[in-house]
Amino acid sequence: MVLTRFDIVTLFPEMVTAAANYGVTGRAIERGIVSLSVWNPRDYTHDRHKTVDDRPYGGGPGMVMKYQPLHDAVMDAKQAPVGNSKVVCLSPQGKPITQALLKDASQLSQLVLVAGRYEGMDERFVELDCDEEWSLGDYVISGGELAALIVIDAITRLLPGVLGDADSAEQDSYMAGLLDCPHYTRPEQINGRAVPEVLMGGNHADIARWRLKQSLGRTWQRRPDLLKNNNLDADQEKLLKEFIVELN
Ligand code: 9WO
Repeated sequence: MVLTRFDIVTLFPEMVTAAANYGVTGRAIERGIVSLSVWNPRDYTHDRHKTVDDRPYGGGPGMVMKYQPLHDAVMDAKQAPVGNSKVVCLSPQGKPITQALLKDASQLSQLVLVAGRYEGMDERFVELDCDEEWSLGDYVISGGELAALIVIDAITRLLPGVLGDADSAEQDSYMAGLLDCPHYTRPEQINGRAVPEVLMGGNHADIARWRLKQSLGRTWQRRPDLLKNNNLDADQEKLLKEFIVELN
């Protein structure tokens, strides 16, 4: 099975649909490779004021998202199940999102993403209604919508037929745990900075080796943590040594 259906539970549905309709995700939706449905907890309230939040037990600033509207929205999103589905809420308390986690998720048939606002959601919703909690990283943003959009974008790119073959192959090789190499386009000179000589010639083997060397070197300089769990082969070791020597 491969992911075909995203559902987002959010108080700002138009924020999510507007952003998702651009670029790679927009095209995938248009072509029917994936569908995106939004569910607003406010539509599941029963009081005159459409109350989705309430004061926190124990006091303190801000408001907490109530259980019932979130629960009812998720129930609706999960209706007519299409194979294996997962409910994931986005929060800084979650498991860090990695390419490997997203690749696993791309094998589901439905992913229900819950975006929080205010000070967060009633913890019993997280415990009872969510299968997992995912985090972008150790920083605070104002709500889960942008995180949900990142998850949708990153997973959609992994689905068959979304990117061209060339793009997918390139993505595979680079996501093998290295940073990308530098890119250049015209003009040839900017403020005395020339495009690297090797890129100006037509030797594709040399160009591929130069790019791999730059990827290795930049990963070593900027993200040495990535090289710790990436066993370089003899050729890659040699390229990285050359890169380091050439730094002087
Ligand atoms: C606030 C805070 C203050 C001190 C210490 C830890 C703290 N965590 C938070 C917090 O999680 N605030 C949330 C912000 C409340 C609900 C709305 N917010 C939010 C952030 N929704 N989703 C995210 C998020 C952040 C990173 N990755 C995924 C989702």
